[in-house]
Amino acid sequence: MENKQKKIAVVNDLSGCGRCSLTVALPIISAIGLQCCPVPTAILSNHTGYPSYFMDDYTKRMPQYISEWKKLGFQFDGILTGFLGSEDQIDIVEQFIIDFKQENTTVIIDPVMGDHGKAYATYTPALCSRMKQLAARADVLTPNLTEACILTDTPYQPQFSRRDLELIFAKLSALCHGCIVITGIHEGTFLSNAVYDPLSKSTVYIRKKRVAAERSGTGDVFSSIVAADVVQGVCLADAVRKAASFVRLCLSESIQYNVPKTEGVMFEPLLKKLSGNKLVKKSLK
Ligand code: PXL
Repeated sequence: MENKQKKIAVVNDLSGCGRCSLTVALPIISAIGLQCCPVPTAILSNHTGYPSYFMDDYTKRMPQYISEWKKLGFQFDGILTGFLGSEDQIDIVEQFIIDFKQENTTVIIDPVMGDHGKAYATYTPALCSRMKQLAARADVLTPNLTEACILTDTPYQPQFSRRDLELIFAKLSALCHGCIVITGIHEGTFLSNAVYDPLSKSTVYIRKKRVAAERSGTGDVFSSIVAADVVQGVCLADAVRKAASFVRLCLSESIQYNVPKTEGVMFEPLLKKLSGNKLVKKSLK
């Protein structure tokens, strides 16, 4: 029987503790039924939201790692990028996309840079500025509100009106011609994700009642589900609905079990809710 299982290359860091990036993408994409192939950008003892961390930047080793993949002729249905460890990685990841993107490969760029109005500890202004270059390569770009502000040089506010958000989308669509999803938009007691379609130039807002203050790693849970579903052929708005519902469920579970905020969301007992995807099963046949 021919192997039709879809494969996603995930360019992201490996953080030992704190549930983010690859420790989230690997189980989530696998649970949905796709193969997840990591390209590590850095190895960290734990994510940068803890009072201290050890980080080993992988920039120098990435070209050799990737050239083996090229030599062996590996191919991917999706490429998902996340946390980058250095400015030079922008060029490496761009070249990776040029080398591995085929006609049917979907490129999902999560421009990981910060949250709650602030850039993460390792994200210099120069690295943030170069992220705009990478954003141009996305078929689907998934910034949170902070990252959308950084990419468009918009001063951050915790709440924006929909009219202001449309201006941000207009600026983002000048950087990236793909679909754009802005996550984590506060609208009163709701949390919205807005999906912009460049073809119809229209935006769909997906609102859910906010359950709790955000936690680290939720963006990685979200982008992993969106990437896996879109690569599998689910329409983007439905993928975003599913990702938002799952993140919300994980947040409730984490609160119920008093998981410390730095440890991200307790998604493991809920993974089974992601498997059994009919579309994946059908496509394997
Ligand atoms: O979840 C985003 C993320 C990814 N990788 C590392 C991080 C963070 C957020 O803090 O520190 C290393």
